[in-house]
Amino acid sequence: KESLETNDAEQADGLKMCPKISSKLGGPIKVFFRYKPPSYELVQKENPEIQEGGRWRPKDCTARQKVAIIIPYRRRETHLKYWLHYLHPILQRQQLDYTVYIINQGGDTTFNRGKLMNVGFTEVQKDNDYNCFVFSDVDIVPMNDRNIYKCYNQPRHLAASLDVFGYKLRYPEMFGGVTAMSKEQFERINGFPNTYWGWGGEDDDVSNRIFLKGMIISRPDNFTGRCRMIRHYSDEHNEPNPERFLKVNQTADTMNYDGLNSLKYEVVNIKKTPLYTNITVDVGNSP
Ligand code: UD2
Ligand code: MN
Repeated sequence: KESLETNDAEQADGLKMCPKISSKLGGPIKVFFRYKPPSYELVQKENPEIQEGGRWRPKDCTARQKVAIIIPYRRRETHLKYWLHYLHPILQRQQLDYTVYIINQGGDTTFNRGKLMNVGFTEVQKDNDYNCFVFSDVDIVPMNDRNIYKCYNQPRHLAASLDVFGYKLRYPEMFGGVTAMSKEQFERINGFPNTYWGWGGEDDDVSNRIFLKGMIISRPDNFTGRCRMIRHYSDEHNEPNPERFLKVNQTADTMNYDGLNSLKYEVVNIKKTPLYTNITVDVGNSP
């Protein structure tokens, strides 16, 4: 059994480990998406402790995990503003050592969410020694700060109870929206598939990978796991992928050669902004 967290011993810098459960949590949160999102300036003012690049860590204790938050992205600025406005305060109350990374797909080729996740996982480790990776859609916000954005002994489905699905799981294997995996868990499944171009299927492929490797999906309870998703139209260059039904039936085979071990991309640019680190990447195009 793997252990994700270091022990309670006093750290070299004299700081104690943060408590197992943060005392700053308040439970349910009101989440509204108004007509106009909060500006970056306002979010900065509301969160004065965030460091350049979107990093924060507790001052008075050592966080138990180092978390990279990886957001697949292209042209969703309104959603990003809401996400930053809601998540930065929550993540601080959760006493995580975290950094927010936007993995921005450059160009106009077909969107590839899975590949962006793999790029994120690979690139952020050049920045810091993370042991936990949270993969989040830009349009989902948790409604309870006890839904901790950290890693667990099994891959975690954090967006377990979504408003748009009537706060129910649509099917037991669901693994979309927001998930968390340790470095070991993610490497064990060879990451996301790189070959799902356009909308759909890549989340179910990852779910298959988890079960095929003998792991299970862990979730918060139905109340703690409540999340709100911003309603939106479908994006250009992210049409539903007609191959997805066929592909998710082949995961047992494809997972061995489609994933972290076959990942190819080019970083276009990396920029630290006050609230997040932006990594723009060229992921290529569908064959
Ligand atoms: C569902 C899943 C999502 C993913 C997707 C299929 C849930 C709750 N969500 O979301 O995890 O599996 O289906 O691919 O199960 N994005 C951009 N720009 C684009 C297109 C996508 O930034 O042009 C990003 C953004 O972070 C977005 C995410 O990709 O939230 C997923 O795309 P979506 O919101 O269009 O898909 P949705 O809501 O059907
Ligand atoms: Mn969405």
